[in-house]
Amino acid sequence: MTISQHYSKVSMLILAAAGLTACKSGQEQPMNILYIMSDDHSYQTISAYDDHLIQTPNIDRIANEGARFTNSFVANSISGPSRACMLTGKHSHANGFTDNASEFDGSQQTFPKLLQQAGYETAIIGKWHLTSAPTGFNYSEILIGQGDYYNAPFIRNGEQITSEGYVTDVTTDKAIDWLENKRDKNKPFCLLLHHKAPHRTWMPDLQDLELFSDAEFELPDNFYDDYAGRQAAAAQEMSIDKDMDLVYDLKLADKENTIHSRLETAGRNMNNNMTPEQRAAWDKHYDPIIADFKKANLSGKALAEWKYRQYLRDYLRVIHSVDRNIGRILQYLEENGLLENTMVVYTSDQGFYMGEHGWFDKRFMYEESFRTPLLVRLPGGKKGDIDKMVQNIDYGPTILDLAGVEIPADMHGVSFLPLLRGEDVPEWRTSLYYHYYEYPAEHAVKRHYGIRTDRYKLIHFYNDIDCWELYDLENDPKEMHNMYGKPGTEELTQELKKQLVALQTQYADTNAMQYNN
Ligand code: SGN
Ligand code: CA
Repeated sequence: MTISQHYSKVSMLILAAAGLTACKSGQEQPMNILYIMSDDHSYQTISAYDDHLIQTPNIDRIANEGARFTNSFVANSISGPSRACMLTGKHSHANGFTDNASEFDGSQQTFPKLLQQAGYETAIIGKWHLTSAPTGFNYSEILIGQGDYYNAPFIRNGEQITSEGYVTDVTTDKAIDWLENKRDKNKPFCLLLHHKAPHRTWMPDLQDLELFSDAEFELPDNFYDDYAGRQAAAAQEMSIDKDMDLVYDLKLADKENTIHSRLETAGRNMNNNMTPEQRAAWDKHYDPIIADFKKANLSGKALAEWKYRQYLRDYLRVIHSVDRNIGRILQYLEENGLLENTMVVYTSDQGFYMGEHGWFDKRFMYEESFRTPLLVRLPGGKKGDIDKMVQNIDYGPTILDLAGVEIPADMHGVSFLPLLRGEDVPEWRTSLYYHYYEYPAEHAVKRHYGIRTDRYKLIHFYNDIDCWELYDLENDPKEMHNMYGKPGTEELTQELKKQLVALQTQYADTNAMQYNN
């Protein structure tokens, strides 16, 4: 059904309830959608969630004028798979994009395609990371693979173009340009604005290099986790102490070439596409840090803690630029009369470790990476917290629901639009399913799947390992004590396994079921 057919069929009242707004002429207009997704942005570094590390006033504005989801999760905590879940409303096994080495089957059903068919003008700008060319968009301007922080090439509607500048600014410029000059203004729009930042290697904008220089961040209390009772956690390669690379991650490429590291070559090449002026400003900042680092001659815990702090400084500088650019796009919407007929979403493709368990990166079903920030400003919608468990497979159904487009029955996710409208939904889901596949691979996180309820989490690591983990999130929110197999947990374990099988059956993850044993 097209948007106009849809209008003729339903009453004004239903239109209003479907997320449509009245414009000045008195005619009903469908709600626009601005979906902003960053890459690896932890909720720990959004002050609407947690303000102990950084202030993010512009991102917070979305929360303050809208809803903050306090229990928002992904289905598979890694970029490509997360994006595929979001676009299709389906878990990874069903959309076929299980790990970053997959290629997205662009012929399948996605929510942008359905919106486009219903008369929306659709666009994707920024990181895409799904290998095949985008489908279902009137306009696409995407980074190549992970993209670059400086002077990144983009692919605009299939053609490679150059850009000059810092990627978060450039991506925002392109989004504003599309909104202003490139879209059909007679149609409602859905713009997916996908930032590359703050993905590794957390390269800040030159104007932000001096921020946080004097900050001394406190270590998370489980920074020196010994992973007792958690074999998969012990096998990982994402430790700040052991795996974070001095030259590559922490930018210690000294001119004298005396600092050596595993990723040294990549680290020494990482500024290659900077202009000489950008490079000079970069070196002006990092050279004294390198000199001090050499002088200090750190080792052991002092070195691990230096690495942690230097990592946080760069990561937070990158976030500062994301926040500034969210401010720019919100200001554009406001100044152009779009804020009151556009639903604005801010999220990340997954959560990220800021030193908890001693880690950077994501992938695990543990809280920091299973969760993802989700803030939604729906004009006329709920202001305040929504505590129901939602997952990125719900985004497609929610957006279709808002647009008044029928939600296909084969989507696994459900629309959380009623929650955004402040409605009470007593029959909301009580558990979530998760499945991560990328192993063997970088960071060595074993394959695993699991279930999370309000209070408990059961995880099964499989493939070249066969380990179950059970957590009581109320008494052990940091997941330090694996209770699986402990006396007294038999009944709970049995019940959770039963629910896990029910979810695997509901979503038809039949391949996973063979590992349940
Ligand atoms: C790159 C990073 C990894 C990261 C993956 C996945 N290495 O391979 O640290 O886990 O991306 O990230 S890097 O040397 O290229 O920086 S994802 O968010 O795109 O899935
Ligand atoms: Ca990511």
